[in-house]
Amino acid sequence: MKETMNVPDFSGVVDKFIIQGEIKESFPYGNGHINSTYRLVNQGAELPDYLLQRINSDVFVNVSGMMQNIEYVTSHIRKKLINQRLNHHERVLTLIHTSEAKRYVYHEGQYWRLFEFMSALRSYDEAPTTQHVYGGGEAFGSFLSQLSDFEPSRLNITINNFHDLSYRLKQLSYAIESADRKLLSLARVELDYINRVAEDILKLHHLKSKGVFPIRVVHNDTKFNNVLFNDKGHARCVIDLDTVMPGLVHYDFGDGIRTGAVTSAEDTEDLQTVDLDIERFKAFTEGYLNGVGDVLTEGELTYLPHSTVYMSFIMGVRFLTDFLNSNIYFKVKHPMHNHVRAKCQLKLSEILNARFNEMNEVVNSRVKVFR
Ligand code: ADP
Ligand code: GN1
Ligand code: MG
Repeated sequence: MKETMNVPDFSGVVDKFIIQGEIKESFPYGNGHINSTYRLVNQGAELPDYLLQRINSDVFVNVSGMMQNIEYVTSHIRKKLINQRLNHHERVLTLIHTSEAKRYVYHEGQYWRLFEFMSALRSYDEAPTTQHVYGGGEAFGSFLSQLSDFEPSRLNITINNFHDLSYRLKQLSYAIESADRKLLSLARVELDYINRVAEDILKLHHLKSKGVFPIRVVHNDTKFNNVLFNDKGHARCVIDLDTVMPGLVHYDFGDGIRTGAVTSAEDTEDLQTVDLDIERFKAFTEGYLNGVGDVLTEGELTYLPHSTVYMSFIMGVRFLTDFLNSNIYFKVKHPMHNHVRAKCQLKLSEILNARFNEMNEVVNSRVKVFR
C-alpha cells in the first residue's frame, strides 16, 4: 500500500480484515476530536473503499463492549431496513469482520476497526442549507425511533456519566485544583459564568435523576457532521456510534441544535457571530419530530428547548476542563483551542437561554399538531 501524507503503512492491520481487492493508498479523513480516521482507496475502481479508524482507547476503555454495542445497533437497524426493502448499505454503517470473525483488531498496542466506505455520501461540519438541517434532524429522529424497541440495558456503558452535568462539574473542580495558575487566570471569566448559571441548567439533570423522563437508546453525539448526505442533499445515514448508550432524548436534540442550528462553528473566535438561527431551529425540530414519530412523552417534549442550553453548556464545561488539564482529551489545533471552544459554547448557552421563549414557541406550535 502506498503511503500518503505521512500516513503509516496499515498493512499489518488491514490484512486481518476480510476485504475485497487491494488497498492502493490511504489518507486521513474527517474532523473528529477523539478517534483517528483514514480512507482506504481500493486498487480496483469498481471495488469498495474502506474507512479505517484507530480507536482512542484512553477514552473508550472497554473497546470490546463498545464494538458489541455498534454491532447490536447496526444489526437492529439493518433488519428493519431489509424488511422495508431499503438499501441498508447506504442507510446504516457496515462493520467489516476479521478473518477470526471479530469486529476489531488489536495490533501493536492499538485498536482498529473497519467500515464500508459510503463513497456516494458525505458529511458537513456546518449545514450548507436549511434543507440539510431538516434532513439531519429527521435522520437523528428516525435513529431514535428505529431503536425505540431495543432494550437500553442491553447496551454497554462506553463512557460513564457521559452527559451527566453534575459529574462534569465535579471534573471541572478537580481540574481547577490541579491547574497551572496561568491557565486558571485565563479561564476566570468563564469559571465565573459557570458558577453563576450552573444550578439553573442542572434542572434537566435533576429531573432525570427523579425518573421524570424515560431512559432510551440515544446516540449521544448528534453533531451535525455525524450524518451522511447524498448529492441531492438527502440525509442517508447516522454514523459515529461509539457513544450509543441509554440516555435522554434531550442529549440528541440539544446536541443537534448546538451544532446544526447555529450561525457559527463550534470553535469560532469571533463571539459576536455566535447565535441561534431560528429558521434552522424550526427545520431541525420539524425534521426531528417527523423522524421520531409519536414516541416521545409530553414531559420529554416540554423540555426540548432546555436541552439546547444544557448541551452547549456541558460542552463548554468539558472544553474548559480539558483546557485546564492542558488538553489531554480532545484533539486540538493549538494550545488555546479548548479555551476558544469553551468560550464559544458557553456564549452559545447564554444566547440560547436568552432566546428560550422563541424556541419554546416553535416546539409548542409543532407539538400542538399531535395533541
Ligand atoms: P469521529 O468519532 O472521529 O468523529 P466519525 O466516525 O464521525 O469519527 O468519522 C469521521 C468522518 O468520516 C465523518 O464525519 C464522515 O465524514 C466520515 N465517515 C465516517 N464513516 C463513514 C463511512 N462509513 N462512509 C463514508 N464516510 C464516513
Ligand atoms: C467529540 O468524536 P467527535 O468529534 O464526534 C466528543 C463529543 C463532543 C464533540 C464536540 C466521545 O465528538 O462528546 O460533543 O467532540 N466525543 C466524545 O465536538 O467525547
Ligand atoms: Mg464524528
